[in-house]
Amino acid sequence: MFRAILSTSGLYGLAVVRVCAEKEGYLPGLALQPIYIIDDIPPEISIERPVGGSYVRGLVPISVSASDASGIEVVEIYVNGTLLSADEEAPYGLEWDTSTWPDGPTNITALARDRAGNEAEETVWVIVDNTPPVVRITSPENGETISADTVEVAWEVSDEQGIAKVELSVDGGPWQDVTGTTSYTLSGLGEGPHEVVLRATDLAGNTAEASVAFTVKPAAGAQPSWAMPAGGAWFWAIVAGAVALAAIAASAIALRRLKARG
Ligand SMILES: [Ca+2]
Ligand SMILES: [Ca+2]
Repeated sequence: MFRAILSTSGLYGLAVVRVCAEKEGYLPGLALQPIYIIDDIPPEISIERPVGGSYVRGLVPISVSASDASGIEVVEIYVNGTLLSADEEAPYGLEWDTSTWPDGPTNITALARDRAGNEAEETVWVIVDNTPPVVRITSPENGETISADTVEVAWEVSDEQGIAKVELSVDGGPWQDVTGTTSYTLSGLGEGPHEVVLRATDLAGNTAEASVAFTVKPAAGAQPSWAMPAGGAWFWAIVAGAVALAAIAASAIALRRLKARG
């Protein structure tokens, strides 16, 4: 009968030592035979991705690292308490489709169990957001005609989980960062139609756009009548001049005929 009390936690190997009695023709010897392993140390576990506190949307890889001296039996991954995967071999993880989960704070728990039944777990919180921001341009009105050389564009942008960026583009030009403001004054717009597009991006990367089209037309009397900046106007001025010259020539011919008859 053999008894031993192990007072220190750790990984132990237990072996039976069989002593062969000295007999005639036999040498004394030892035979080692491991029987079982005592393991009361839980596994090491860490959620590598996603990072706690991050904003996630769409498909999100969850990856877990786990190790144990006596071996990992299983790694289970839960989202808000619902089991999503159970891997017996590395890599431990899955592609998590967040679009089927409600927006908002969500916990991911990974649990590892070693071959002796010891368990360890880790939890991270992330914010699920699959809903784009709400973007509305409040001024100018779509289709409006504006008789000023400066135009103020104003907007409202909101998102349940938070806005990361707001950008504005004029007539297809580059995006300008207007984050943190609710209006922008455009100046130097030429006469004619224009379009402004506003784009908002939330903290998870969802985007939404709103646009407004308007026309800049200087007020009557703002420019002298002879000033014709539009290229087409010069054509009609030349036509009008030619018509006037033709009329004068026709009058001269008619006058000469009258004189000839007289
Ligand atoms: Ca262990
Ligand atoms: Ca959102």
